Amino acid sequence: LDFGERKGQAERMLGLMDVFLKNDPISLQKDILHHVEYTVARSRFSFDDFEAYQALAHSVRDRLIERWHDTLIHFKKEDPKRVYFLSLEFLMGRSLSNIVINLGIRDQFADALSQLGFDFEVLAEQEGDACLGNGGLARLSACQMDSLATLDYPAVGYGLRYQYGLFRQVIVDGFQHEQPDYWLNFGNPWEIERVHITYPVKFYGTVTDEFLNGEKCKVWVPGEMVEAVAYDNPIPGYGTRNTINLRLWAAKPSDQNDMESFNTGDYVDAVVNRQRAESISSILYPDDRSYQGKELRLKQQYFFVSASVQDIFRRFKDTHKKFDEFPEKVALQLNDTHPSLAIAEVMRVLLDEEHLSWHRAWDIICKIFSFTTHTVSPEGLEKIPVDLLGNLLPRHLQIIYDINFNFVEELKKMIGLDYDRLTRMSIVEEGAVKNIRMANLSVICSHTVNGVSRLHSELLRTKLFKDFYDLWPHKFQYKTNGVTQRRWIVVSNPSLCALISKWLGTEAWIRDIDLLIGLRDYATNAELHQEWKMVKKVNKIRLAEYIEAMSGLKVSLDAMFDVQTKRIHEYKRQLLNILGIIHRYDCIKNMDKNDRKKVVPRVCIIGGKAAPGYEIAKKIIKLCHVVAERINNDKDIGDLLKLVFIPDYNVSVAEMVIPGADLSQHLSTAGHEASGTGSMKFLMNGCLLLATADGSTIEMVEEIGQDNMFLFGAKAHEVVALRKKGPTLKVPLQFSRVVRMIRDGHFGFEDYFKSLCDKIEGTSDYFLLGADFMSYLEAQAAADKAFVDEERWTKMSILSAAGSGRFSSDRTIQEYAENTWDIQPCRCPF
Ligand code: B1N
Repeated sequence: LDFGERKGQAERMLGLMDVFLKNDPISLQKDILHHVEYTVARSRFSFDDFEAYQALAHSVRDRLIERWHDTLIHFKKEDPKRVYFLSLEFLMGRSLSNIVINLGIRDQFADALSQLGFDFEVLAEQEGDACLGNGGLARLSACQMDSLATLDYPAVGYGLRYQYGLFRQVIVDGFQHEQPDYWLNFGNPWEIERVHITYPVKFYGTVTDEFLNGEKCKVWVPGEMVEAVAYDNPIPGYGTRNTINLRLWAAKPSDQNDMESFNTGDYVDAVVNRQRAESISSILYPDDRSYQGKELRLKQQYFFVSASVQDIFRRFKDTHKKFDEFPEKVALQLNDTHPSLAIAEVMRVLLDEEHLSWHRAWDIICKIFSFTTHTVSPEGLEKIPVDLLGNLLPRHLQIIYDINFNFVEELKKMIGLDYDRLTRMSIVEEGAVKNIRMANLSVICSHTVNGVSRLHSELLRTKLFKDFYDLWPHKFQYKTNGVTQRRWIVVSNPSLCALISKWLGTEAWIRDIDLLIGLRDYATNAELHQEWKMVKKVNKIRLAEYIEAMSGLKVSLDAMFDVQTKRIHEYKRQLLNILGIIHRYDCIKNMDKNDRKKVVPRVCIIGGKAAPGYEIAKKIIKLCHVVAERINNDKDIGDLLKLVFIPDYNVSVAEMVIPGADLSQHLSTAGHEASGTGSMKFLMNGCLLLATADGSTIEMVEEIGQDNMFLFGAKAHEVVALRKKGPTLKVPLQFSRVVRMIRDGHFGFEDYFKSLCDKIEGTSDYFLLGADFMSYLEAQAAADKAFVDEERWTKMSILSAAGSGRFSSDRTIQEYAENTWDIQPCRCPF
């Protein structure tokens, strides 16, 4: 290290401190007690589990910070090209277990704690979830950060530090209610507040033309200024010292703001006004697919983009003078269109603040941005009303218009005056409300456009972005999503983790997931079968206990645990699942005693949140509850069928539910799920999949074989034709019968469910529940048949886990690094 003039001082300081904190049991215990007394400020002779958790977390944090510092210094010294991962959502869940496992000090801490009379697992349960995201997209960002750190890539994540995470779902009489998640209430040991890393973010105002050194330039005089403060969240890699940074921005009032209102004398009003600035980072929007053109959402987007871009420029300018080197040092990844204002912002900084020519600035833009879309349908694409954007960010609107003008002029040269196509490809959408199409902006300005599965990418090329694909085929790639095995096996399923390591004879698969395939060699090994079943049983017991504690319902461990957990959406077809359950119930009711003996017992588990304004989704939740009420209390049925709704599904609930599942359902109408990542977590945990050929499941079939999955339903290319058939489409009697049961009030609330039934009958069955129903029932019957053959089921389960390697986010990130970002690992020496 080069300490320059402070060399003497630095040497003295190093002499005073241990180079690294020690991890022997005594040192750890001393550390924990120290934090109890001095950080948590409780007596070391009297503290409870939560206080012990806090002290433990701080001891872990100290060790995390050492590595984080070392990594940041190493990156600074090496100055590699970095990727900046911009995402409005990160769904981190709990951190403690993940961190100690990645740091390789879990067992040491567990030992130290047990000597103090505490159980590590119990303390880990004290931690609340960080739910700064809605669902798949947000959890994907979290998994990808874990992989970026593990694979030693020089990466920085940027996002928003919401004060309120995703709402808590509370069920009252079977209805969903939303409660605020004020998650920072008990403090957050995993973040480091950087009070000195702040940037001003400007809004509103006007743009004027001025002359600077004889050259005309634009000057934006803002109407409001807010301060962005950095909160750093170190993300440790596994099996490496590298610990990268996730920097989340919080809004604070700016001192430069409205000095005038203070001068006018109304001091109290002025302070209250100032405080409003904080609302920008206060709440996460809970609708994960509808765009309502809300000003606050746009403000959030620009706020985090502006702060991140300033931070990136500051870092670049620390060591570089020439902007032509920018693309050699910077890759900007847009996680969906949510951060796509970054394009206009970088352009603005280069033009108005660094005074580059348009030509030079544009050249840089075209080299640094890559865009990943997670959307399938045109309605899912984000649009911003021009009036809204022009008012909030007047200079950015001008820049977007200029980009569009240049693009359309170029396009005319290439394709001629094909007005339909020009209209479709323009960034500006004309109409009653004029809109900016953020997806078009992102595609035009990015060097690479990624889809999140092969099918998704095909749909992008042939439908959503066909016009662009025809123009620039080379821009289009795909990276099938993946999830991190560190979180989804090692943390959440320790017994399976130990079993896999034992049979593979190594723990190396935790970093090198391809090794998992080695389990195939033992797919029929009787001893492994025994141990495999044992692990599943342990996890089922844990899940059954949770269900009982939560709902009072006792479930049989011999039953097949059949799980569908994900956000509630019509296209994900939880309704198909419920209709299938009603059908099963109806069948059992109509059986004689002998036939009932042949029924495979099931515990059907459904969980997920509905967006607060999504009426139909909320009705699906209520339907699930009334059907459960009926079935679970029917003496004829007993253990043959149970239905449970798990409330408030989030990352930590998933960590318990997924390992305990025998079967998991992924029922999206083909062509509607861009990828799906829940299925990957189930697969890794040796859970069998019952699924449509949609998103990433298509690729799973290739990895584990059709025989090891229960596939059903129309294929993506058949869906359009089926819809066209509309009223002539014959729906099976079984389907009409179960819908009739709901309509006739078999489960009560028939008036409330009428609109739900109307949505799936006749021409309005957009998601094709009727068309897929028979095929769904057949797949369910096949699952039953396989389940009774224990040996066959266990073999399928082993082969599922063995074939899940492709769905690790390590693979996804490696592909991004090589084919999209062009970055190299930068490993911190030990
Ligand atoms: O992104 C996941 C995919 O696996 C899912 O298939 C996909 O549905 C999901 C607006 C979204 N797409 N779009 C969103 C989230 C938040 C928001 O405000 C849209 N999420 C997905 C990961 O690729």
